[in-house]
Amino acid sequence: MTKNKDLLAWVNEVAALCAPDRVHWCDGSQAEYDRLCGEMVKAGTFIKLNEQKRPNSYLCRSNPSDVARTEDRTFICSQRQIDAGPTNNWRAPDEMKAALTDLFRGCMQGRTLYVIPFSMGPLGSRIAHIGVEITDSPYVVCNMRIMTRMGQEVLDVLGGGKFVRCLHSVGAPLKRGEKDVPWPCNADNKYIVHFPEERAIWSFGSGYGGNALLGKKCFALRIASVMARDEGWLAEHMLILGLTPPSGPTIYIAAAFPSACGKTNLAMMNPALPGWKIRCVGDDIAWMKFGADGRIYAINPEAGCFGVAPGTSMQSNPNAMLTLDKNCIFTNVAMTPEGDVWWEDMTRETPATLTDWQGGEWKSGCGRKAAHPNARFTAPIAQCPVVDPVWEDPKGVPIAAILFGGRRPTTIPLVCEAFSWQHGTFLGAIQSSETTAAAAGAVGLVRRDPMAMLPFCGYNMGDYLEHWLKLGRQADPAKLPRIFYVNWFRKSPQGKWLWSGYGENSRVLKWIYERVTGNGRNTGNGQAVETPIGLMPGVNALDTHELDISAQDLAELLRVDVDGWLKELPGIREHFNKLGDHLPQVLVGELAALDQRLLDQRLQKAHA
Ligand code: SAT
Ligand code: MN
Repeated sequence: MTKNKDLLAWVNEVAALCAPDRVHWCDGSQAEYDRLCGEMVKAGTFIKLNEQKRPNSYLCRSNPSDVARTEDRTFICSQRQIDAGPTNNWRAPDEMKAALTDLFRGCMQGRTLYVIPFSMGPLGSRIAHIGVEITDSPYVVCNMRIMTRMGQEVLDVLGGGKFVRCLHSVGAPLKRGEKDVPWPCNADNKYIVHFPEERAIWSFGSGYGGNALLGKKCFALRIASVMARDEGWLAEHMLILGLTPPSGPTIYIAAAFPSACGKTNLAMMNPALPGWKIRCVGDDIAWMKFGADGRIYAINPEAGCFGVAPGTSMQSNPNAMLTLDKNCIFTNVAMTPEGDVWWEDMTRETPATLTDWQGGEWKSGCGRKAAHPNARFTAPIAQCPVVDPVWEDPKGVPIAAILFGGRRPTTIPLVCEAFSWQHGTFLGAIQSSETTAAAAGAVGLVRRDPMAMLPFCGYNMGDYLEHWLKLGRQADPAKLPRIFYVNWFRKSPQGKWLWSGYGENSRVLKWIYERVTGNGRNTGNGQAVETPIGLMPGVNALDTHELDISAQDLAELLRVDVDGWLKELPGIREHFNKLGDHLPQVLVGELAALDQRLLDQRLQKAHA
């Protein structure tokens, strides 16, 4: 229990407003987890999977209206609209609170109010922060136990200290005697609301993923990005991996890709290059602070993976598959007749019959997907066979390189390195990707997603980019991570993948390793040539030993597509215009310089 006066008062206040039948303080124990899972099995929310095949694991099917983050229902309610900026939905905080207070009134009737104390980051790390989530969803409690450090020990560390208030309800009160549904939610009233100045989150109506597990996107990105702005650090949508060559020291890399663009696959990759090793520190979020030595240190604030299931297989990501062996929660995947899970591309052969993600009969070849495209697994990172031994080190790991990237079938080359931190910030600012099923809405449209933070930045995007520039100006340039832009997703005009990706991406990481650890810029290994868009691997600088690729495809992947880039520029200008007058002028200058370099190159080619 706790003596924290603010926490006790807040729980009482919320209980008075939401009128739950009971209040339960989560201790975070295995017994508590097992009891809640058992209750959810009885209620029809969870199906226990075959104990022989997947011990201590459960399948959950959400309401079909509640399957992904809802960006149009996500709000940043800063005092001033300009502080939410042009990329966020905004309402005046008082107005929003009044509307939400009406919704929250009595919303937990017939349910239990759970108090979940949680730490984002190893308990007691100077980079970590504590939150408390109040929820009426036992599904959220069990997922939070995997995704965060949760329970009594957090209250012990918190003492009388400050915490981020995270209030969540599925928004489905039960009348006396009314029978519950397996996945309660409120299809008509969904609100994912952040009050950045107060460091508070109010989420109503959805039980799914980032909408409901408030430690993740809401706290660790939207609220934390504001804390980071105010305190001089970075809260980023990045995986963290350790990269070790056959002989030589490990370096740590952080990489920002939008949701469902392969962060988990990269973070747990088995390198195709013999002797190279990758170790996973985190697969979604990085909190980074400057150390006393002037370098940037990162921790993974999470303790679990909430990963996209479809496409995950022993071929694409064996280490993720092995992480999923036991103690997991699967949401919206299909079920086999043996009581195990299945999703598209999980196995070479598709089972003849399945139960689909909505609980219906499914036959191979029926034309419907068996699992929802945004079906997810919740798994303890500690179970990952390649988890880095230092993944819980409270000091964090020193970051040597930062990668930006996304899904772009054309134009963007396999890899290029920024000329400087400022230029790297520019590359992050113009980052783009095709949309995926991770958010409600159309899939496959190219959108600009600066640093993969478009849906997750808790303040004005222009100010966010200025924050990046400012940290760079204040730091010793020699100690800053080098910045790279990668694209694993190039396709031929016929729609064939040009790059096989997955383990082969280690070839790109090797070049990055050599760039970062090499002495001279353009000598020996990790050789680079200057191009209009950045530094790119010189001839033979990329290790293609035993790589099955045609010379033509490789050349295409490493070519600066001057015309393609020139065609990108109007879209980038439009994107910059949308960011408004808080967009740093330095970045406008970078865009003009890029334009000029591309034009010069075209002219040179024309003369040649
Ligand atoms: O936000 S979620 O945690 O639901 C998943 C994602 O979009 O990365
Ligand atoms: Mn993510």
